[in-house]
Amino acid sequence: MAVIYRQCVFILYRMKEELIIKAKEILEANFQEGGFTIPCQGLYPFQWKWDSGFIAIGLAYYNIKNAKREIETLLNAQWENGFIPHIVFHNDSDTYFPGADFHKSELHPLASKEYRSTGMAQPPVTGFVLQKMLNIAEDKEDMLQFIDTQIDKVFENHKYFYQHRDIHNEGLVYIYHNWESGTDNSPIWDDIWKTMDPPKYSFERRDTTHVDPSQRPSKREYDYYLHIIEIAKEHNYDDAKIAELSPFLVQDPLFNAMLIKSNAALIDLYEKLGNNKEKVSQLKKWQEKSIKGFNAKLYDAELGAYVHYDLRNNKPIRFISSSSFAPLYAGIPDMERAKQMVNTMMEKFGGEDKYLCASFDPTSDRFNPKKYWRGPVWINLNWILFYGLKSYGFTKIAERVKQDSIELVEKEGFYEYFDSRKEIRKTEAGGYGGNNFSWSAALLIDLINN
Ligand code: 9WN
Repeated sequence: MAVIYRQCVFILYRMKEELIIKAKEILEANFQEGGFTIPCQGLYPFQWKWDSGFIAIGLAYYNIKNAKREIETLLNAQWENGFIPHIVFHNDSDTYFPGADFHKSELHPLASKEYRSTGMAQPPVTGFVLQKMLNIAEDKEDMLQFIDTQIDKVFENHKYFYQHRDIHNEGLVYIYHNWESGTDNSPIWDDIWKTMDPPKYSFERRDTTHVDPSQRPSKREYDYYLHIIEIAKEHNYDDAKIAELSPFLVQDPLFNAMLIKSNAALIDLYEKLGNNKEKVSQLKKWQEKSIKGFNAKLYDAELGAYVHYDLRNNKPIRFISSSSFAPLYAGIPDMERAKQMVNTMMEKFGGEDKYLCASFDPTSDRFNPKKYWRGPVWINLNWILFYGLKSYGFTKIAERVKQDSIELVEKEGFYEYFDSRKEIRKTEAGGYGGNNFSWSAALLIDLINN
C-alpha cells in the first residue's frame, strides 16, 4: 500500500514538474526583444496591462530579470496624467484589430510621446503584483530596491482613477468600455448594447482568423465596442467628456476589487520602504472610502453576490459572473457575506459535473460554455478566487479551484479559456481561444508552487 502511495505521489510530482517546464517554455517563446511578453502568438501580438502583471508573477519564480523588465516596460508607457493604457503597441503588427491607427492615443494631450497605445485602461493589478513579486523573490533587498523605482508610477495611476473616474465621489471608479473590464463580451453588457444603435462599421476582424468565430464576440458586438471608442476619440479621450457622453459607464466589482487589493499592497510596500507617510495616509483614505462604497452599493443580498452597477442608466446589473466573487481576494466582504457568496458560488457554479469556476452563471439562459467571457473558465479569475477563498478560510473550495485549474491545463493544454462542463470531454476537446497562452502558463507556475 505504502509503495503504491509513494508511486502515485511520484507520478503526480513528475506531472507537475512537466507542466512547469512547459509553462516556462511558453513564457520564453512569448517574451519579446522589447522587454515584454505577448499574451499569445498571432491573436495578441502586443503588451496588455493585466496580462503583464500576471505574467510577471510567473516569471518571478525563475527569471527575476525578465519579471522586472515586464513591469518596467509597461510602466514606461504611462501617460503624464498617471493613466496606464490597456495595450501598448510596441511594434507594428497587422495580425490584430483594432490596432494603434484605430485607437490613436496621440489625440490625448498627455498621452505618452514614446509609445502608441489604446486610450482605455484594464484592471489595476500592478500594485498587488509588485507585492507578490516581493513575496516570491529570494533576494528581498534587491526586489525592494526595484519596487522603489516603480511604485510611485502605480500610486499615480491610482490617483488618476480616484481623480477622474469617481464622478460621484463614492470611492468607486467607473470603466467606460467593456475592454477595460478584461471580461470583454460578458452577458453583463447585453442590456447596455440594447440602449445603443451604432452604425454597422466595415472593418477586417483579425481575431476570427486565429480562433473559431463561435468562440469569439460577434460582428455586431464589435460595432458596439468600436462605437464607444469613436465617441471617446471625438473628444480626444477627455475623461470628463467620456463620463458625460459614453453610453457605457459601469462600476465593475472586478475592476474595483483589483484597485482595492492594489491599494492595500501599496500601503504595505510603502510602509516597508519607509519615508512615505503622505502617500500611505492618502491610500488609507481612498481605501476606507472604497471598501465602504463597494459594500454599500455593489452587494445584492437577494442574489448573494456582488454585481455591476450601470452608472449611465442608473441601475444595478443583476447577474452573477466570476467577477462577482473577486471581492474575496481584496478582503471586501465580512465573514457573513463571504459565506453567502460561497453558497451562491457552490450552488450555481460548483456542481460535481462542472469545473470551477465558470465566468458566467451556468444556470442563466445567457450562459454559453464556449464563447469567451460568456461562460468558459479562465485561469486568471480562478487564481484570484483561489487566493480569495483561501484568505477567508474556505480551504477545501480554494483547493478545488486550484486542482480544477491544474487538471484543465493538464488535460487540454495551456489554452486561453476552458469549457466548465466535464462531460463534453467524452466527445470533444474543451480548451478554447488562443493556445500557449501566457497568463495560463504564468499563473499555473504560481498555483503549483502554492
Ligand atoms: C481586448 C489579452 C486580452 C485580455 C482580455 C481578453 C482579451 C482583447 C481582445 O485578450 O481581450 O483587450 O482583443 O479580445 O478578454 O482580458 O487581457 O490577453
